[in-house]
Amino acid sequence: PESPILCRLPRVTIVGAGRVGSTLAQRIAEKNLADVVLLDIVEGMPQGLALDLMEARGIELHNRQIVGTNNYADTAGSQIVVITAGLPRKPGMSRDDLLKTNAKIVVEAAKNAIACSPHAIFIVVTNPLDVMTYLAWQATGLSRERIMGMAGVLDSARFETFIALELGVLPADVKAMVLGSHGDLMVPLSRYATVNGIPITELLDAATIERLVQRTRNGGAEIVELMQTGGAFFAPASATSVMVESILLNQSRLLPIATYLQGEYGLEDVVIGVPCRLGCGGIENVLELNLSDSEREALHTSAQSVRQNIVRAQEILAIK
Ligand code: TXD
Repeated sequence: PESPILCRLPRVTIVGAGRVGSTLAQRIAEKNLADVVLLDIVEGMPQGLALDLMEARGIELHNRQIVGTNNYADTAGSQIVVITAGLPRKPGMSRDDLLKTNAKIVVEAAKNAIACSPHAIFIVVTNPLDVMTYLAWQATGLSRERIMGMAGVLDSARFETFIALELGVLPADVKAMVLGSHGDLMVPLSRYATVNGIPITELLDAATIERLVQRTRNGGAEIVELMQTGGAFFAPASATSVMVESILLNQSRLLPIATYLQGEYGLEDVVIGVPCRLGCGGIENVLELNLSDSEREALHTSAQSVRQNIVRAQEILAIK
């Protein structure tokens, strides 16, 4: 008899078919990773985007299905659900200013999506990232292995970009990790950044490294200020697709991921970015790096601000 497994292609649902969501759909389909369901509250918009992406398939030489919908029933049986629904920043806004609107949107999206795909792994993208991931974790009741936030891969890519530009080397040769919350208090680990294994501290002076760290911290705002009409989406979509790929292909990549901590780094009951191994079951383990006193303090300060915003968000959600 025909094996049912052969007919079951992986399916990724993206809730929020805005700029990050639609660009991510394109990346996933064109990398041939999975079929994609794009869901949005705006009627017709995800359907139009899906049709547009489908019409590019012959040119891009892939055969993945892209479906647009306003109905969660169409997302059933997804292996991965990515939540990008919510408002992006406007110039002058911090990510935390988005808390009020986005908390309700993310909790609702997470509940609706888990009801249709009870076995899915969730990746939250909506800002303020660490708080939204915590709320989605709570709303779904999922184990921490199966629900996480994307920010560190993007922040690290930004740091790597600025190092590569400064040194005039290929960005792919630069490896760096940015930990902590996705905000002004993020923790770029300069000590661990290398160019093909050579520490950047051997290649750049302290003042230059500090300048690149500051530009990384301000990376999102720099783009919002330039664009005026929203935030970055190409690199965020690329960064999210790396996580989707590591799960679907069981790559066990070691990536900075916003995860629920249970005592690691001396932190508990908070979501924050730390190095994690990511495979087909979700987060395989959290790596505890040796941090210097100042790095550890920066991570704790960052966690403290996330905690305060979690409390604020819970108050907002209780009001209804
Ligand atoms: O590193 C990171 N984590 C981030 C996060 C990098 C870039 C963007 N980051 C955040 O992602 C950003 O601050 C926003 O909170 C989200 C989405 O950013 P995007 O730039 O894609 O915003 P858009 O283009 O406005 O898209 C949001 C879509 C839009 O189409 C809305 O109609 C939809 O979300 N939306 C909803 N969809 C489903 N259900 C509900 N309730 C809903 N509400 C809005």
